[in-house]
Amino acid sequence: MSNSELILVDVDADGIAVVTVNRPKALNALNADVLAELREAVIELALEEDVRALVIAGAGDKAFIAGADIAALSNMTPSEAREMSHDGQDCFGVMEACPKPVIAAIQGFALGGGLELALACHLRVAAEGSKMGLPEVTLGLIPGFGGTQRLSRIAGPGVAREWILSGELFDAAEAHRVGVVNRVVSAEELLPSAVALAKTIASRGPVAVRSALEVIRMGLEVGQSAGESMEADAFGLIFATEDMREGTKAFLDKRKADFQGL
Ligand code: CO8
Repeated sequence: MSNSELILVDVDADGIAVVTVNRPKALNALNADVLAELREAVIELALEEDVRALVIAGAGDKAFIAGADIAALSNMTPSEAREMSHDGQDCFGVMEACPKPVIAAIQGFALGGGLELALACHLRVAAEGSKMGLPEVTLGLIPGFGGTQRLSRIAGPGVAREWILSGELFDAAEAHRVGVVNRVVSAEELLPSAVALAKTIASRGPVAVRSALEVIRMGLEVGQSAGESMEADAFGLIFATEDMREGTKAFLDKRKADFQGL
């Protein structure tokens, strides 16, 4: 497993990979190198057989990620900005399409591109007191890493318009209230909680988890009937797995299922 300076990867004995964006002096701001290395790391971890889930964190206690690198943005031409927007969208698309659960562990600031990255994760756990928002309009910009699309889908267009148009920052409690984050915990409990959630999901049938992730993601791109049709196909396919036989048999035998991911 490659381990760069900008992206640190630590896989524990249970196969939970903690992926840390490591630019604490710039509050982990995203530049082209960070995006490229993050994309690479997620692809490698998705292929790594022993890895069951990913937790994405920011280095230091001040910020998860304070956004795209404003210094880099300030001098871009329109075509460079468009290209970087595509690079970020591509990186976050890889995260969202990861067949293993990806959980953001948010502490401190998760702003602009940093929140957009968290929105591309499957689940978000935030520390009390963390601050989130899409302040791009305060810089004369709009979100460019998928935030205009994902925030609407996750929290609804009303919340997306409020957050994107006002550029205001919101605390973890408000983010939880409107559905932007799934769980809020104390700062000390942040990483343990995110890892525990990853372990809970990792203990479930791996093929079923992968299938559910895919059907939910694809379903968001099509209408209800097409989504339900995909669901029925995936549901039928699951009956070809050993895990499905094991899971149902274990229930009937009143024992814990021993899933093999097959
Ligand atoms: N980019 C680059 N450097 C940053 C960023 C950033 N987004 N955020 C913080 N830093 C740097 C600061 O410049 C500072 O560096 P130095 O010590 O060298 O001066 C260091 O990190 C510490 O930051 P502060 O001194 O500002 O710390 P404060 O505690 O005073 O403030 C804040 C913390 C409130 C988080 C403040 O740093 C801030 O407002 N940061 C910018 C937040 C922001 O506007 N983010 C959105 C950026 S735009 C974006 O994300 C667009 C995404 C889509 C891009 C599409 C592709 C083109």
